[in-house]
Parts: sequence; structure tokens; C-alpha cells
Amino acid sequence: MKPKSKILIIAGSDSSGGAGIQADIKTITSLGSYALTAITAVTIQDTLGVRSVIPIKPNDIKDQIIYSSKDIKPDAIKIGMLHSKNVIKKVLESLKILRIKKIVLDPVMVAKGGAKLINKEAIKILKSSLIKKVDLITPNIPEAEFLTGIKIDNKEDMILAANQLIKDGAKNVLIKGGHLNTKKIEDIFLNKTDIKIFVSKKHNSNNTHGTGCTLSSAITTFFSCGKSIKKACELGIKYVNSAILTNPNYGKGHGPINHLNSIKIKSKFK
Ligand code: PXL
Repeated sequence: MKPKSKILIIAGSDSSGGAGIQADIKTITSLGSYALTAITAVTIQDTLGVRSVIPIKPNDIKDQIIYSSKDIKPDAIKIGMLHSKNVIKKVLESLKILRIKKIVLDPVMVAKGGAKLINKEAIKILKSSLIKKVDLITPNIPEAEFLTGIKIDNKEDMILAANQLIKDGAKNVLIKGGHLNTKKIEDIFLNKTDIKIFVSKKHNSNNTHGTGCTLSSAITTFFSCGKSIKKACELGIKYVNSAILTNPNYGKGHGPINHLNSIKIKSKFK
């Protein structure tokens, strides 16, 4: 089987393999596409938490992006952990040079164990510049609260925050409802003219490390292969839901999900 598309991942490395660029590569590969990478930081961590973060120099991040993409042109880009203002500036410069049409941004802020993966200055520029340059942003509830200043306690607040992000210049927003204390998980997709609430079963599991990275990579893969951004969100959510359900239960803390669960989705995806 040949890869269906080529995706550039700009994100951090997770040594435990469940989140970050490792989750991205596994997701993209298991859904049948090819992954190129630009690593923004190396984290040292296990399922119990992040021990340290080693940043990669902003210029070296830009060089990874440009050098590899000039040779193998990506169909789409997935952006994850961007820890500082200078990293975001270099990513913005790179996007301008590459002119790739399909871009998904997961505004990564905090790891499952609570470690901060971005600083305040960076959040400012992410909000003022980067969200306008991408097709979709996929914040979870704490990230959406941080980006909008809106306290989110229910579905109505999620819709309010998503509308605020559209006003701020985002093209499409998917706010993930997993942090709310509800019976089912409700994720809200919204743009200027459309709203869709995706409802999924909640699996009570401690093994949800890397769900955000996995979801945004799955969405990018479906989007890169010609699905609409809304359909790509629906398929990505299904992929993550089934990855949680079939998690391998590794490690003593927040364990990884199962990236090898793509079989059912694949037949739909043809
Ligand atoms: O899940 C967010 C995330 C993103 N990127 C890296 C991470 C994590 C969480 O641990 O380590 C590199």
C-alpha cells in the first residue's frame, strides 16, 4: 500500500511515546499517510509526568520545516507544542514560505500531569497571529478558557467560546468537551455558518495520554485526503474514541491510547 498523502508535523517529542510527535507519527501512519517532522522540543517524561523540557532553537525548527518540506512537499500540516514566542514567529515565517493550504493547530498548553508546555507570551502571539493562519484549531476546555477568558461549565459556554474564537479570526474551531463532567462526550465544531455537536460515548479510563495530539493528527490526515474539515473532525473523533476503548494499559499513570485501531475507520475512509 502506498501512502495516501504527506503530512508535516511540527510538534514536541514525548519520550514515553503516547503523546507529542510520537502520537502524531503513529496516528498518521496507521491511517495510511506519510509523516515528515519538525521537532520543537524534546520532553523527558513517563506516564506519571514530565520531568523536563529541552527546547530546540527556533532557527533549527524553521530549518527542519523548510529543508524537508522543500524536498517532500506536504499536503497538510499539523501543529502541536510551540513553547515560546520566538518558536511561533519562526513557524509563522515558515508557513509564509511554504504556502501549504491545509493546516490544523492543536493549541497545546498543559500536559496530562499538569506540566506547562507553553509560556504566557507565546499564548498571546498564538492568539493574535497563528490562529488566523490555520484552517482549524482544536482546543480542549482549559485551552479554550485560556484563549477566550470565558469560563466554560457547559455546552452553551463551549459554543460561546467557539464563537469568540471565530470572532478573533479562527476559521473553524473544534472545542473538545472531555474535561466536562457529563455522561457523554460532546465536542463542538463551529465556524461562521455552521455548528455541529459530535456526541460520543465516554470511556472511564485513566489511559488518555495523547488524545489531543492523536485527534488533531487524525483530523489532519482525513483532511489531507480530501474530506471536508467537518467530516475530518467526525472521523478523527471516532478514531480517538476507539483508541481509548482499546488502550493497551501501559505504565503506572496516564497511559497511552491504541493508535493501531484504524481498521474500522479505514473502510469508511476509502
Ligand atoms: O498532550 C499534549 C502534549 C503535546 N506535546 C508533547 C507532550 C504532550 C503531553 O504530554 O508531551 C510533546
